[in-house]
Amino acid sequence: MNKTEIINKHPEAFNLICYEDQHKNFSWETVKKELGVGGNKVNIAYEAIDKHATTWRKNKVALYWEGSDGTHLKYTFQELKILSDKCANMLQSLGVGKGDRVFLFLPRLPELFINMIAIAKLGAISGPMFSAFGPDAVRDRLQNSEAKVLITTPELKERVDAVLWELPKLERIVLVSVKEDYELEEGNVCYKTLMKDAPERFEMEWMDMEDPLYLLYTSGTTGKPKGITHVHNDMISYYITTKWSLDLRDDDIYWCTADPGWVTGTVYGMWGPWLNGVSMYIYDGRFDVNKWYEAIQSYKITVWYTAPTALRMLMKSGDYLVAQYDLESLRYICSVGEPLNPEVIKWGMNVYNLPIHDTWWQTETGSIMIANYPCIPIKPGSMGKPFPGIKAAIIDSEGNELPDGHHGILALKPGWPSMLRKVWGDEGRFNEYFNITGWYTTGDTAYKDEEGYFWFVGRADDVINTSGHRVGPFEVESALLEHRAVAEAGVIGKPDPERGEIIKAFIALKEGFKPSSELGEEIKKFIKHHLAAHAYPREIEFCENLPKTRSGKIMRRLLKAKDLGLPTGDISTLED
Ligand code: 6R9
Repeated sequence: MNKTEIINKHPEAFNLICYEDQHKNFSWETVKKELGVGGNKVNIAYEAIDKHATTWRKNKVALYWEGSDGTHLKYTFQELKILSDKCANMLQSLGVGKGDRVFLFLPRLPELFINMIAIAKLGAISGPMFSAFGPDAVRDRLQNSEAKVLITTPELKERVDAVLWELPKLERIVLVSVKEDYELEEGNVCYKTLMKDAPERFEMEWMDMEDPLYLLYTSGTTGKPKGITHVHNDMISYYITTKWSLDLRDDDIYWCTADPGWVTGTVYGMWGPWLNGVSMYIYDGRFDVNKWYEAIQSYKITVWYTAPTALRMLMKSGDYLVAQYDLESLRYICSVGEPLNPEVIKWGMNVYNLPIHDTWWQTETGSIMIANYPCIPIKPGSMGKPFPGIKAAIIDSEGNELPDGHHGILALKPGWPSMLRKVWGDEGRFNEYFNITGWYTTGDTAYKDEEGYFWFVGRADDVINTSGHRVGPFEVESALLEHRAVAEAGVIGKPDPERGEIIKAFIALKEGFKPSSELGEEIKKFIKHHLAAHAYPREIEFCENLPKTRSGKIMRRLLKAKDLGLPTGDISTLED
């Protein structure tokens, strides 16, 4: 049989044998047609949910949900359609309309997903946030976006009560709780009560492709987190990258372990699989080796998208554990967020009998840009090859493409459907991505080999990647300065075998404070509570003062070089 005959007989094999074909005949227009969004007006919620409720997928399970207390729930596409219609009516009755920002500070409850769909149906803009955030992180996001409504739980609300007075634009708080009979403060409403009375029929808002869909805040080297803005048009990229890079098919049970507070959880833990009509599983609990394997075993997970830190933790827990579970259902494993170590791939081959497919992308790119496809041989340690329609290159600071093997800036040719549309309220920071004429610059450095595979080298800036979380040193430094004992702080990422990097803080204390391990612990706790549980410095070093440039900038590069025992390089700007 030749290629065409095989594909005619086994359409699912297309993805396995056809990297070249995928590229040769690729156009975003064709993808648009395949998805069926020919006309002008669209809504991602229709394509991902309502559309399936009109087909044979109506009674197919869209979401299998498991809570940390052992509760199991499931929702069909039809049920999600009805619930999100009701929810949209409910939010509309609270005054939410097209373009309004509605932020979500929730665990991975089914209500998180239902609300996100409903917000899209209203033409409003959602802002999912990690439930590990502290009050400062929540305040910064709601302030910058001028959010009108916050959806949270009574428990999480308590954590942010202290900053609510700083949010004059916030009109309503919707509380999601199993209980109904708790006391509500002024401006707060109960999700459960309102949903009971909400009408079932909702006429969704038809949107322009370029209308905003969600905001995700992400870190840069300086300043507060940036509100990366994505639009409905993103769905073109979500649909096809999920299908081809994650190799999702109709009979899959798919598990993306990421939280929607991280772009991976929004794009591939919700929209991408549902645009493809695929059943997905969500576990709303903390990482736990046994629990994770149990989930794969009992839900017969076939495709699994996770992160290197989790894989390294599974690897550390010992192979004998893997042997206690039946993981035969697994067919395809992918990873994202940090460099995937070759030894993890080797280990995966051993224990799961499957390769782990690395994928590279960013909050800003909106979807997978470089991947180890089903149809290309994996080179352990490489991120893979660019997705069809994506032109990736290694360039110098003038925008010239560098020859194979040369380290340089990883850049992309702008214009793919899911590229960020703006940085909310900050045109200047949006333009920084396009400083080199003709390119979108990623902030990563990399090289390309002669076979077209891309290899990650590092970040070109000071952004820290700890367990796959992007943390800006400036955010942590700012939070540290709010502690009563801290005079100055410099924060770096320190290499760590398990977490990729850990956050290390160098701290100069105010007059009257003395370094001690108790004070160190107090400061760690302070950051955990104020900023986020994943963004606290695991290591603190007290020092007399910090190296600064003459213009007063803390020289993190120097702190890092000293910490790692590396040469300090050019220190001409160091203040003496
Ligand atoms: C999806 C996501 C983006 C940054 C990116 C890079 C790092 C992501 C990677 C990777 C090495 C991979 N990163 N995938 N590094 N290999 N496969 O992670 O988005 O949180 O915005 O982070 O993460 O440094 O620039 P985001």
